[in-house]
Amino acid sequence: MPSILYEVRDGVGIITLNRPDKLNAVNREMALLLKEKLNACAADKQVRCIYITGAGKAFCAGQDLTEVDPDNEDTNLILREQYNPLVWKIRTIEKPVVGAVNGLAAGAGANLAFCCDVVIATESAYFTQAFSKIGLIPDTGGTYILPRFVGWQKASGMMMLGDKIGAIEGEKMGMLYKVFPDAVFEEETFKIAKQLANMPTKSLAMIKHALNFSAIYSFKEQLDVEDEFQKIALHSHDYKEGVKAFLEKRAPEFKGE
Ligand code: T3D
Repeated sequence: MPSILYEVRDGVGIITLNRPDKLNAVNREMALLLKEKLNACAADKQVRCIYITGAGKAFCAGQDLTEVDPDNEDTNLILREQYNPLVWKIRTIEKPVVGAVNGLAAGAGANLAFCCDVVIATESAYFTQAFSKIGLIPDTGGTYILPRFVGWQKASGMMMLGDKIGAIEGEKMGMLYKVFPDAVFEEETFKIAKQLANMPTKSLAMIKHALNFSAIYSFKEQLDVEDEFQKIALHSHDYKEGVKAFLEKRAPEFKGE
């Protein structure tokens, strides 16, 4: 079986991490395939939302520790070749990405989820910054993103202690957008992905970029970003359609253009 499954349904590119017996730990093959599928989603006009989930009981247990070689001088290669390009792609791809966390998410697996635009977890899922337990530091964007979600103190505690944080607590802390009961998780999460796929894709992409900039820019610079992006949005088909549909009291038909 391939370590990544991929299909397109209802405008959603569904990417499933597929090494369930290893809790979907990421080996090199999986990382490269994931990158390939994200590129396929970016290139396919039919795909207007990306949905990343895991097969079996886990979302992802992070780096496959059977593939690391602590004696290798250039161990950073894994970060440079695998995780950094992956999370950069997820943060910059011009389509919304749903992280559908169907079970535990550990190490780089947790931070991969946090890089998604909308992170939804099943009630029984948990998250752990497992890195410190094996003498590493959190990577895959975690030290940037997590303190912005939950505040410095919570992030610092989670990163140093490596505790397991359940999905319900995670939602309260601001780590997640929503949590659904296990029985309806897939159905409800996919509903949100389909909703995103039918929305004005261009404006969603610019919301994403504007949020990316907001972490580094001053308020004044951010006003300029909003001004620039709004100019583009104002000229889109979907804006015209959105206003027209509102005035005609009907549902809009967005094309993502
Ligand atoms: O060089 C670099 O740049 C390194 C980059 C690192 C990025 C990272 O992600 S570092 C963090 C790596 N991940 C971890 O440290 C988590 C390791 N896993 C665990 O601590 C536990 O598995 C969990 C707490 C996540 C779950 O525990 P449990 O009891 O539910 O499951 P288990 O029995 O430990 O695991 C089930 C199987 O999955 C087992 O295989 P087996 O014995 O049945 O054949 C286990 O070895 C395997 N597995 C789980 N995680 C990994 C893994 N195999 C390889 N790599 C893993 N990360």
